[in-house]
Amino acid sequence: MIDLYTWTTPNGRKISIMLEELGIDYAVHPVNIQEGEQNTPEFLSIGPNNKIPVIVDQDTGLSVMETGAILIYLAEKYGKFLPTDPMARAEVMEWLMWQMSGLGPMCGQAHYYLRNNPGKAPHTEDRLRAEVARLYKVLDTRLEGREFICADYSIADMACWPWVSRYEWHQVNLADHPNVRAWYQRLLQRKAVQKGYHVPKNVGEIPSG
Ligand SMILES: N[C@@H](CCC(=O)N[C@@H](CS)C(=O)NCC(=O)O)C(=O)O
Repeated sequence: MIDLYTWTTPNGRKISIMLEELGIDYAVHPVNIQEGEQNTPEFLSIGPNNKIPVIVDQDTGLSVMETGAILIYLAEKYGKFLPTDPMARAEVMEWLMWQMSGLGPMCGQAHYYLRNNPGKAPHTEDRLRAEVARLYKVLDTRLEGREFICADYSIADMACWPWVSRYEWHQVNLADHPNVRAWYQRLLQRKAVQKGYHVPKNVGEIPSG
């Protein structure tokens, strides 16, 4: 059994989508980051970086923070969504790391400036808008003629999709990125993606793309 400590954010949803895709039993523990619950001593004992999500594997007692590490841990434990062939695996890792170091942080910063603090730092807003547009172009080019980011559906897709679901927050029009839009809508059809999106609670309709 896996314990998932999470909230209704893109990083949290990466892991609830993965757990739903694995079809395993897991227990959800909401950590309301708007109320500062990520700063309690109880949470810090498993997530010392003050950020959700974190998992605890009851089978081993191991706690894991950082979504890239969590996705790899679960993929390896259950033998799914991360190929073992070195070349195919390198490709999934490449796009997972691209999400962890690029798409996630840049979109997160874009939300902070463009959506939550508009007009306070125009130069930063311009920089983030341009960088997010560049990253979407990279993803759009990658998805040309592909169903998924890599050969098969993988943890790279699960890492990117919840961030793209916030396209309105980072002021991206998916019509400008037709391959990303088609991929986004394709994954949106998956029951596990829909269920995982609504963990730890239903926040209403999922953006349709
Ligand atoms: N690199 C981390 C980022 C996690 C992260 O930024 N979590 C956000 C929610 S999406 C959070 O917990 N924020 C609370 C805070 O910053 O106080 C990961 O991939 O797990």
